[in-house]
Amino acid sequence: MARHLITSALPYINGIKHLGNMVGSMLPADVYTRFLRQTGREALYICATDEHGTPAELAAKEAGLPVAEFCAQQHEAQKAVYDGFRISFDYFGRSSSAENREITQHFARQLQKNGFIEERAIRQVYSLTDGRFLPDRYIVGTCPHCGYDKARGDQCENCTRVLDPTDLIDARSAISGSSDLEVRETKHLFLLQSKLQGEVEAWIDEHGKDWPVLASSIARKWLTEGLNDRAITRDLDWGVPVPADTWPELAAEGKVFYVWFDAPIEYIGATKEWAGQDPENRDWKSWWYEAEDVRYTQFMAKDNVPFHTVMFPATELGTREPWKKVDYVKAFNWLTYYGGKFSTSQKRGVFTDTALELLPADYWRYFLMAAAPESDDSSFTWEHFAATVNKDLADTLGNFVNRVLSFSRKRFGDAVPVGLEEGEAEAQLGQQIAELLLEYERHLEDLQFRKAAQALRALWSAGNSYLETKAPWLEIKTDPEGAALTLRTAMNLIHLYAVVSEPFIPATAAAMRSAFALEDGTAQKRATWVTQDEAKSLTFVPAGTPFTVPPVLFAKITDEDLETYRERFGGSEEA
Ligand code: B3M
Ligand code: ZN
Repeated sequence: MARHLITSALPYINGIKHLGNMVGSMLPADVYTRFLRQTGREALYICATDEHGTPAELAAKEAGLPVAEFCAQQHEAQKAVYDGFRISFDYFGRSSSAENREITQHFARQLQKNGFIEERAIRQVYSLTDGRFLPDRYIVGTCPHCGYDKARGDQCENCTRVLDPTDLIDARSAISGSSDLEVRETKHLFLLQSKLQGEVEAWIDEHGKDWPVLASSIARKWLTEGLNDRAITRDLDWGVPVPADTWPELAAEGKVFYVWFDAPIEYIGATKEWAGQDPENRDWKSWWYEAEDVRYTQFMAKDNVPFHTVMFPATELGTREPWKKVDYVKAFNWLTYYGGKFSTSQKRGVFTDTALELLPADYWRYFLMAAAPESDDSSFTWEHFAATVNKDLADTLGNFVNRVLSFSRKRFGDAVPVGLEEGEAEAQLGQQIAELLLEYERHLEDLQFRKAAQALRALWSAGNSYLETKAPWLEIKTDPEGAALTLRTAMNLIHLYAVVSEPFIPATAAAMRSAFALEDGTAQKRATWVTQDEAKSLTFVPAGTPFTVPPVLFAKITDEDLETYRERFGGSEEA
């Protein structure tokens, strides 16, 4: 059986991310990984902060801190938020680690040895006002392809085309806004991607067949335009240094690798960081090198796709070493805020740390996955968020759980009641639950998160329908043994929900699981998945099992709450 390697795009270090960032990377990766683990598959989920490059340097400067200190602080701050969201990384590393430095330098030496790196003197934009060379992304101007007027020198985020700063029309410094720019000569290393074009194409032909269209179409578009040789070094203080054993002159000048060169390599670096925590029992290399038994799935938003489907595979191929390449690229569109952009500067939208101050992680996790921008962009609105929370989480799931457990305790005490044997209604319910479960599993297996959330909601709804039909609050008057059967069956559903809802709402799932004092202590352990037989019979919580009634699982979002949120976060159509 394959081992699963999962990575989500490395969040950049320069600040806490907004919800739009979470929905296209870490959250779906976490849902998928939890599902794999629960269904007994070996899975390793690796992520890290992406710490190099100019934005980190500039943010540190703004914060008045040395860049290393700034990154250490920000790494901890981001990690705390992801812990709050219950993202269950096996390891959350740092691209500034010694491990990444070593592997990045190794990659560069290999590429050099194989003739895929060349030193070239280039003319680079120097800003007289800022007193420095300007990295590509700190030059802005109008995109020559689509006319977007805030295109960056490395990529137009509107049409996703990769650019060279000199392509820009009306170029200016993004730092000072100055157009007092001049071109100076400096030496840099170039990755000869043009030499690898054919190989990358062949690799995508073979491996990109089952990728979602969003990922494969972006990759194809990039290849059709032709792979250009790209500078992979920069004049910066902060980054992986060019190794002096191979390039003494450039090393002496203090050149470092371009952030997009070392960032994907950090997937490997972070795996080595992980292994270093427990060297007796962990082996990083078997996940990455000659790792034929590993199935590797990457999660990212669409703007990251070219780097992962073309540039990083080209880098890996060029080493002429058997590094693991991605098997499946799960790419996402944008989550917008009322149809517009989430914007830090304009204080529009919700940041992940603030989200957790407002409501527990499970509210966000469920909503974001149910509204995931999979086939198209999707829009966050407070109205949609409140409606989803209130209907699906509070009414359909939360109310079911509390109603069943409170009512049973009132009538039958603190243990699962005995009552009648299962009858026709229970057999039908079991059949329905088993089918819905199969559908839910299939969507998770296919990484279709919206559909999976729908199927999960259908599972919750099936319990409600059963309860409404049997109406134990009426049954109790004429047929208490029948009412006991209904409640016992409903409690089995609660336990089933606790297990299978875990990928989406892990904290609530744990609260639900610990309602039942099952003898084998499954409440404490990570729950193993429900089998088809268990789903059909709905008898895995035996009569007599003691239970407690958990506090209300989900509070409703009131109209007043909504008003407050809209005011605070600027929620309305973009002006
Ligand atoms: N840090 C995403 C970004 O900053 C970037 C992803 C790296 S994944 C190797 O836009
Ligand atoms: Zn463009």
